[in-house]
Amino acid sequence: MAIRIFSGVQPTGNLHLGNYLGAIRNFVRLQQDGNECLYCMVDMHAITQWQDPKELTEATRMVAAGFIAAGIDPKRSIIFNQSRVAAHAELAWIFNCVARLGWLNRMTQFKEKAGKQRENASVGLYDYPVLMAADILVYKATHVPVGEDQKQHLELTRDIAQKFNNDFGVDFFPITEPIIQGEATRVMSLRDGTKKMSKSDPSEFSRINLTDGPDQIADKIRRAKTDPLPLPETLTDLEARPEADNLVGIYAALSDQTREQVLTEYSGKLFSEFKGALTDLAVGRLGPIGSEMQRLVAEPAYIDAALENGAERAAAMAAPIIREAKRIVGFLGA
Ligand code: AQP
Repeated sequence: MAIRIFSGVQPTGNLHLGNYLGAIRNFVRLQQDGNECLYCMVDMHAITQWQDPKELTEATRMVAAGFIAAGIDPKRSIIFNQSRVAAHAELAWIFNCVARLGWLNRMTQFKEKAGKQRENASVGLYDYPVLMAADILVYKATHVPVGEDQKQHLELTRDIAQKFNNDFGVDFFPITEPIIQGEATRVMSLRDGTKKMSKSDPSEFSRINLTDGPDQIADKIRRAKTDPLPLPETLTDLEARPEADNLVGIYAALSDQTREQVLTEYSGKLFSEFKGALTDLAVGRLGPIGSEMQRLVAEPAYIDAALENGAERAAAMAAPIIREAKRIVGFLGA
């Protein structure tokens, strides 16, 4: 079976190291392996929480710049913003009528994001995973590279595909496989090793942004929370220390090693020394991406043209699939 890759990133703020190591870096690898890839700025997902319209437009260009700067070639892969391809919303409505309330009630991301304000959360935030299933299945994507936090949503995508196929007695939508790969599938906050590194964390020191310069990266790593002990020898000892585990995981991912290999080199050393090495590595790896992003956002016409072209190609790919889905449902005129 041919492999088709789809994944998305919300244009809700600055891309950070978690987005890069958990998702974008794998996007590039999958493209380099010769797969057919669609990578999307999911602006319709972004507005499930309030976004200033001007900032949303700018963040969409910034995420596109991040994709291209990281190595995604807009000619080889399709990059576009979600709202340009109406088939996502059309299929989401059909899936709203397939997905069950009980399934959505179990989604932990909604619980975390809505928090105590549940009654005040948008209906869109609750429905987020259904739109995500439509994003993927409107292209019949077979594989979805994501960070670990999206695992539950992908299980829901599989459930929706399966129920659609069963309800209508067809073998139409594929059962999509997640690709959760690497040593940093869940990068944690630099201030709290039990919290995910996230765009919405109020502390800038919790995350490394892809556009941070060398001084900012060095400052954030220097201030990253650690404990006074030297680096341990074994993975079991490391896992008991979340902040240490996080920094070793980041080092491993950035240097294409395993955590064990990093411990072989650094066990017994103090964090002051390890943080210096991590800073050099992070600056070396992220610096060129950040400066290329800055160069690209200064050229919005190039980004806008790439996204327009991507949206046209994506819409052409989605058109026969949404038409057939509507026909299966029984919509007249499909
Ligand atoms: N900390 C992380 N570690 C590994 N992967 C991560 N991803 C996000 N955070 C981490 C992965 O990045 C992709 C795009 O994420 P997104 O922007 O669509 O979703 P998000 O989870 O909402 O991102 P943030 O940064 O956490 O934003 P807020 O603060 O708004 O919640 C996904 O593949 C995701 O797994």
